[in-house]
Amino acid sequence: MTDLTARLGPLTLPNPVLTASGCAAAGRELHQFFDVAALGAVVTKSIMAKPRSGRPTPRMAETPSGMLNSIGLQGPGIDSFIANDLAWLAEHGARVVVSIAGTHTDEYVEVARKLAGHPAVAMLEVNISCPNVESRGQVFACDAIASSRVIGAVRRAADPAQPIFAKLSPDVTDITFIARACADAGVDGFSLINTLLGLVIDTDTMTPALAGLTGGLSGPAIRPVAVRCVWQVRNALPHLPILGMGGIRSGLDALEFILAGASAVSVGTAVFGDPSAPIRVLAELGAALAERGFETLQDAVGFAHLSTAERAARAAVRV
Ligand code: RRO
Repeated sequence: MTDLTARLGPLTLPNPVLTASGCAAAGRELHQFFDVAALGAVVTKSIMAKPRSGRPTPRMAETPSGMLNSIGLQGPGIDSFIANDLAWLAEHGARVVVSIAGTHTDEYVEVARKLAGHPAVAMLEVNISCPNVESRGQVFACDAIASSRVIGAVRRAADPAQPIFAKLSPDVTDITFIARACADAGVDGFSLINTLLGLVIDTDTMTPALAGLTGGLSGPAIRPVAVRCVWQVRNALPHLPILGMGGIRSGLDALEFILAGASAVSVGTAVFGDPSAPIRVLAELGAALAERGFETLQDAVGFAHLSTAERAARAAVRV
């Protein structure tokens, strides 16, 4: 049996499989299928200061090996989230990663401040990369200075006991440039990746399938892009931990992210077809690591970056 303890910088989790933000609300629906406390953590849908109804429908479209969403940050607002969703998760013993969002830096700060001191909050995922906003200027993660401003302000305002991870967009020329700006602003790690901006045209109506026109592409179609981003950020900033995500459906998919440098993974779009996917992926990942001779998950993190000599030195590992 491999020791599956996951280390995300200052945060230790009993295992490395989490939900992905936006795909499981605050975990209640998934709890019908498995105990949410059995996951490394539940990552909640991005929450803003005030309630928000999101974009008009239709908001989802199928694509080859994936889907497009255009939810537009629908949510109950931070006060209701704390009173209802966070309270429910705490009652059920789940560790919680709260994804926070804002239309400007002050809103991120307000949300982060309200979450300070809540014992169920294991970490904040600072979503600076939502593609479904009115203006691309609001996608902070497409601009290094804007990213740095938000991350620096959240780091100063948030509870020092709550690590903050920046969720980055793959829709940039060089993701390591944005990652470095976040690192300089005091981020504790990265969530990689958010969805890619896409567009589907319905050939019957001959108009865009989504009311919001563009949407975020997720699912297995984006997995190689996500693994590439994890690889690049791990290479650039090996001291900062990565939570990897993008099209994970199986333990071997998760293993790919771990070998590329992720310390833990989020399972997202897969839950729409198979609500038990996160817990199945956890079991499959454990078996895959044990089969390959890894005594600990830690030994596998970034393994694909090692030289042949370094791999051979890990005698316990069958290579
Ligand atoms: O709510 C959304 O439409 C949304 C968000 Br916040 C995000 O970060 N990524 C995405 O694909 N959709």
